[in-house]
Amino acid sequence: MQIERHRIDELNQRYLSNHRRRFEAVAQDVANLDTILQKLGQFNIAIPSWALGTGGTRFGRFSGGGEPRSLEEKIEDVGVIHALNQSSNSISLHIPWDIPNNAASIKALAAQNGLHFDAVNSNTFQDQPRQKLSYKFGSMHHTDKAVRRQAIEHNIEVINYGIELGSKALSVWLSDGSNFPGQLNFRKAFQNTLESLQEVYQSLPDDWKIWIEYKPYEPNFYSTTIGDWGQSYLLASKLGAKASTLVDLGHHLQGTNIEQIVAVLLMEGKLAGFHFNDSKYGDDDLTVGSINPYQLFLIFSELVEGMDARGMDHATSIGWMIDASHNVKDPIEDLLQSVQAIKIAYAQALLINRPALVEAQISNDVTSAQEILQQAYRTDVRPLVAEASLLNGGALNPVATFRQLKVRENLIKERGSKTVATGL
Ligand SMILES: [Mn+2]
Repeated sequence: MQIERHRIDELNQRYLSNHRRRFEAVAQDVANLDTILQKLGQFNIAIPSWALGTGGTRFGRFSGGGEPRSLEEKIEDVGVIHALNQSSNSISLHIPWDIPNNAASIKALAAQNGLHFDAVNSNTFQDQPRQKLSYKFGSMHHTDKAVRRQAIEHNIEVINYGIELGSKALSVWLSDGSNFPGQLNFRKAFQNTLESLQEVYQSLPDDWKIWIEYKPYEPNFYSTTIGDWGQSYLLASKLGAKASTLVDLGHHLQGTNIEQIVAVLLMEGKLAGFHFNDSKYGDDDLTVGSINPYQLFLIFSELVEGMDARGMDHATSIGWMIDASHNVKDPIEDLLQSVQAIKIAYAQALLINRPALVEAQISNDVTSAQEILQQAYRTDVRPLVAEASLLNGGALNPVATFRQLKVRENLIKERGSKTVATGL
């Protein structure tokens, strides 16, 4: 289903006077208000094709009903999200879960919904039906050259799908690793991975990038061949200028200072972008900002400072994407919440008094440095985010509008209550 603009406008009327009052209260203290609204208005976060259905765990999966049954329906769902928040203008496809059989019509449908295609994602962490060789013991790091060859060819196939759709990046996450000490020669596993990636790299079009994601553990519990940002960075450096490191927030051990990793990668021009989610214990894939919004803010603080230092366009120079798989909430509501959380953290980071922070850092005024950061973090920027959405024709309150328009009820009517989307 497509949401008509006038229905969003009508519902916005209900919130408008409250919004004006709250917006004016915060806006009067914001020096560069127009710039901030403009930046918020330009900021978009890609939606992954595998997040539109209810996620499962290894114990079970509880479908919510009305889930998209095809790639076309997934695109329509992202269209709904984008119509509501005006901040999700692209979709990131996972191959082979979402193979575009007719690229031209898929592209046309996306365009009708105001969408384009973000990075394409390969999958060598599962065996597919009719696949010749198994990835049980890994893919690009495998001891058997034939398995490595199969993984390389799959990634090249994914690039080719992406070219048809107008994507500009291949995102690679390898589950390759080992479960027990002695199972693997780390050095050979790394070398095999590098050589495999080099072959994939050679198939990248000139204007494409390859993003290398890392993760410390799971599904392997002793070692992961691309286990941290150092290993990813090393591969990206050896591969060349088109390769960089992708940061998935959930792919860190507890307590890791992610914002520091982000600052250094950005400084080196090797930050590919993000997979946003939140976590309490591990790779929990929880809604962005639901557990540790302060960490998200600190990451955006480094991003804004580091991107400005390099003269980078905040909206387009790196990849912004959600990677979450929730199993109790309505997936569309969850994604709307995630995008809002990201925009809130970004808006707070834009509010930081940079000259004052630099001054505090130079003079080692630790107390002031903390005060300056927290002054921005503790500002309720939701009216700024809402105003930016309003200016773009989006909803003042996306989740409430989604419910008032009875989108899920309509999707269940249209698609049935027992649908299950492809994905994890
Ligand atoms: Mn990820």
